[in-house]
Amino acid sequence: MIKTFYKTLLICLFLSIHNICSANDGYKLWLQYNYIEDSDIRDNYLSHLNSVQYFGDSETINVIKEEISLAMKSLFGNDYLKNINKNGLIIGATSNLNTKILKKLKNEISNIQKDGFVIKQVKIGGIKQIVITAKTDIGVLYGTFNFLKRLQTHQSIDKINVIDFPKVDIRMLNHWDNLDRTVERGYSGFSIWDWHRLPNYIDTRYKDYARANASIGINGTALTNVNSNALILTPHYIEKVKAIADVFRPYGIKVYLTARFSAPIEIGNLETADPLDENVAKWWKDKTAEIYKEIPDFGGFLVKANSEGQPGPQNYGRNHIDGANMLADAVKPFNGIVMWRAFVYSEHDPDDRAKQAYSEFVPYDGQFRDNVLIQVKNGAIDFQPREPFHPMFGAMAKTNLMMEFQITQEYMGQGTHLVYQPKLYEEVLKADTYREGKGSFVAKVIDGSLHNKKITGIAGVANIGTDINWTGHHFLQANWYGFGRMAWNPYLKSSDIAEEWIKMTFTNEKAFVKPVKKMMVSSRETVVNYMTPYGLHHIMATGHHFGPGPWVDNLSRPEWNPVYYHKADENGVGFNRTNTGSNATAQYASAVKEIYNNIETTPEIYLLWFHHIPWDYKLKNGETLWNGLALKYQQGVNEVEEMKSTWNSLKKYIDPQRFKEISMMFDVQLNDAKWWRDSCLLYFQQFSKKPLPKGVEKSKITLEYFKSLKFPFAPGN
Ligand code: BDP
Repeated sequence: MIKTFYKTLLICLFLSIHNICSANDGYKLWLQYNYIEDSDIRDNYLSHLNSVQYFGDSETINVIKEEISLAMKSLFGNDYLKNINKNGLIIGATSNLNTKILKKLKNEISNIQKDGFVIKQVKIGGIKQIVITAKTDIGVLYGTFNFLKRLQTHQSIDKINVIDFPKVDIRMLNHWDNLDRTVERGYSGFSIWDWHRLPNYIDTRYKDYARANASIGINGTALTNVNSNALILTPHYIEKVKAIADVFRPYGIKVYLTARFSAPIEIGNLETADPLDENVAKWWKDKTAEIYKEIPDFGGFLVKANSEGQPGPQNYGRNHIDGANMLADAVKPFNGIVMWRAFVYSEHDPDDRAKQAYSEFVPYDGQFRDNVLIQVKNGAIDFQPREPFHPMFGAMAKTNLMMEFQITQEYMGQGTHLVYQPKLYEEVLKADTYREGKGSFVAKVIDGSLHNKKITGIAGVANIGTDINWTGHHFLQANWYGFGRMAWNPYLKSSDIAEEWIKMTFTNEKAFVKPVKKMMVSSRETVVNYMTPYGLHHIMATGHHFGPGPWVDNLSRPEWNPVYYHKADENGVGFNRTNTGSNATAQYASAVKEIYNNIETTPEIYLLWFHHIPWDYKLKNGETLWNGLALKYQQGVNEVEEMKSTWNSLKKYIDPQRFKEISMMFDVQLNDAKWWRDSCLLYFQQFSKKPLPKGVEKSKITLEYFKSLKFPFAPGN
């Protein structure tokens, strides 16, 4: 024991680096730039990295220099970039490179699209140079981060030849951050925007946030909650927003704000916010000009209107087109955009909530201005552990439609459960809408290729807060990372993204990477298993949505009650959305509609989403629905147990701080998974009246106890 201790100590001292030995609080995210200990890999890299030459002069080139120097020092100690006459790096935009270099890259350069980049090794004057170039300095920054990722993940750079470009134009985070620094559905501390100290005090986090985002290609951020406060549009706050925008600019990140529709009344002293009122339109035009005067590259507005009590054009007898177009006209002269959310449902509409957004928006196809994007959540209800894709995707051929994913885990363990969400994003993006025949994938709607769109976008509701590691649980950094990667390229495989994230964040050690990747990739299915198997949905507790609450039936709005969604009774369980029920299936293209209307062809993962089914319905594996459900809940718990033991077996590969913190999170997750299993099964058993099948543990706690649990101070509510 003592011998091992001294041995470890000696190794740590000898290496004088800290990949494994010292505490790591996770602040550096995936930009750890761990020292490359393998001397073969290190020597090979160093043989390519004797020098670096930069071309161009801009704030972005300055941040590239900073990043390269930080990364190289950390990856190689002091052995790098020493000899200008040997193989090295050339970094700069095409407009700044000399003709000798340009000639060597002629073909590649003509293929660069948007903020894309080229990384290619060429020979110039007998010296091998790796050129990182792009049409814009921001593209060069993306190329630089891509190159550094290759070093971090120990990929070969011999004869490197890479071309890449973002497939989606607007790749942004939506912060649901309030001006008092609370975060709606935020589980990792408070808002990182320190409004009180801004504009003079610039928290170093802003810059590190920008670096992290730029490293994955995110190019926009909406700073404020969609349930918005008009004060953000007053001069006092615009000055603060400007300070943030100034930090972000060199990293290619634009700021956006949420626009409260009633702002003309609240801060403009007008009597109405009617979008067709001339004074209202003028107020927004003036306000917009005022913002652009301070922030010339301001991105535009994100709007939640006539949804969950937020004001909107319907308050004045107008519609979404009137509202969105009025704002679009205000930002148009500055090349700004309006992202108008389709997350609407009304307590006055008795129709299935899942149908309301489509019913309200699809008839407006073709009537929105070309700088309006309709922002649609991935599913028709609300960020559930699993939902079929939203029927609006592909259904508005003449409208810009962007995706909204949730990165923060409102319905998935709220910052304490390891759920690798890119797996969910991938499932949605790969779904086939059949709108233009087979192969009309959601990803093609998002990258604009299905209907030839000029402007495309994707947004993720951020999971970032003031916690030292940004996201509360270290593993949830991977959801931020993975969102950015898939926003850049919605066709990427989530498992590949997991692998690169693990290597950058922890270690390249195979014995670590393999089991951790497996655990991440299966974690999304695991949460579905212990929360909402077979298409169950929205059975979380009231308001805060933390923990199970399938029994809740007393809220004022029917669609806020979990019983509305599962409809369990003695005859069975599930929401009939087929042509014999709410007919929500009719909102899909006919090929998809037919699949979902028929219980035989409906994938079992969506069974109770589309069908109300008797408890003794036979599943494909031969089990009854009741047994199958119970077994899934148990499987979910078992899988968390496995994740926990996998993690505990990997202690030697990782620093003690992150090891311990993650290990404790698994304890939380396991407790919660059991809570879900026990309470849901006790609750549904009242209707099924059947015993638990073999292999499913019986709850030691009563349903009454579970029902009595209250969480008045759950975060994010
Ligand atoms: C729901 C959240 C609520 C958000 C709303 C939205 O519970 O806090 O304001 O979505 O997206 O999921 O507007």
